[in-house]
Amino acid sequence: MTFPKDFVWGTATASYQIEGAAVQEGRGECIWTRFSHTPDKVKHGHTGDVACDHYHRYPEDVALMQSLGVGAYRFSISWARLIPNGTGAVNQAGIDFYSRLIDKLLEAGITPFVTLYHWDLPQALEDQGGWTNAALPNWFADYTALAAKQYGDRVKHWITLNEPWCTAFLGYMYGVHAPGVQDRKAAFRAAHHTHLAHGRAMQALRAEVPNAIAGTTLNVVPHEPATDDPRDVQMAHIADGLQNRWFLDPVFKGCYPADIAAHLTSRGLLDGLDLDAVSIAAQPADFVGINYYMRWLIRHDPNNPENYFTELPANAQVTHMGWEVYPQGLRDALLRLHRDYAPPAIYVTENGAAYPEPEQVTGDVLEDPERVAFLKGYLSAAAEAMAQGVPLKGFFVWSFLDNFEWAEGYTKRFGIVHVDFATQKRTLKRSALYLKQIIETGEL
Ligand code: IFM
Repeated sequence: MTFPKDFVWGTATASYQIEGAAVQEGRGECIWTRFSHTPDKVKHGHTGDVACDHYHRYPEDVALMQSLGVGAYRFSISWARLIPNGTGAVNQAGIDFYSRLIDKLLEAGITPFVTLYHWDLPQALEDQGGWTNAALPNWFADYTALAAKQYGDRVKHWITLNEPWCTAFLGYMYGVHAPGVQDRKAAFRAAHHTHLAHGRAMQALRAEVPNAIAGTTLNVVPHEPATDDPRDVQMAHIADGLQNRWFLDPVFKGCYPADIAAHLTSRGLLDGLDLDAVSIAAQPADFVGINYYMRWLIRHDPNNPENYFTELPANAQVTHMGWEVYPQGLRDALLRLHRDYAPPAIYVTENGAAYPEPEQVTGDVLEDPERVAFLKGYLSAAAEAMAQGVPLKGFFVWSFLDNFEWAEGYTKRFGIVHVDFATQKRTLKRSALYLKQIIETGEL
């Protein structure tokens, strides 16, 4: 399996998960600061206050990436670091931080891929309803214009949102992510505003950075019927619609999938939304990013409010998150994306795995054979999709560093670099050296 010479090999992180300095240097409070400081929301009461201290240690981190031969780095900008209250006054220290980081990356020959929103909404905006507020897309467009104006001379690759499904559903329906709201209607309202925000941000990017290479990142999760019972088959189609088509169709077709719109309308979940406004989401995009972690098997269940539940196949091999290791799912998701939506280019903007690992390590390299096997499997699946014509242009391993895994705190380690959170010592894992070898040879 040989990857083309111009294939983009990257690693990925997100601001709140690694930066620390969460309420320092002028950064405004974000919803994850508030949420993680609320008792019982995050395991062991962990917070992102310090995280990997990347805010102070970014030169060391960039040097480490360079030593691995990584060609691109996907990171996110913290909205509250640039604009502490989400709108209005700008924080110069925040502007300067990302400017220094971008310069360091460019000096190291690493292409920055910037995500504008990776879940750390300024708390001041959440206090006004957050993603459920119809003004959010405008606020996001203004913030995007500022970031684009500041960095567009050096950053060409832009991602508007990371996994808007999670923003809307984990944040506003299930309440397991910040801001912790549990309201089904609010979740669909929030999802609607993520689409409008993406569209507005694409327009702002095009206006500020005419040669921008821009798109969004969605978490695509195959939903397959657990049996051939027609009720499972039908529910799998609906579940796929709620998870995948509700996000893909607006971006590629400028409308919602009619079957799901009808399903939700009959339940009153779209009341008060101007569904036609979603057409703004279909701005011409240069690529779509997909984050791939899992597939679900669906069984219908009339007793469940969603009419279905998900299950793992018998004897499934799982990661520390309990997610099935199923590389074919990535191949199938890429083929489906290509077949049904035909984006001009696709990046896997995240794929990786958490496995139990010690908090402290000795030695120069931490052996992580399961993660090495995981990456080999998923990269093989990606290569198969490319062989079948999928325009996959790059692959970003999640994650560069062990980091704050949201409601799981620091208990789940996704990094190809181990972080000792007591000392901030970084130690390469074998998977990092495996990635280095792939980058050097193009072979798995
Ligand atoms: O850590 C997250 C990341 O922030 C978004 N995608 C999934 C990862 C693993 O849960």
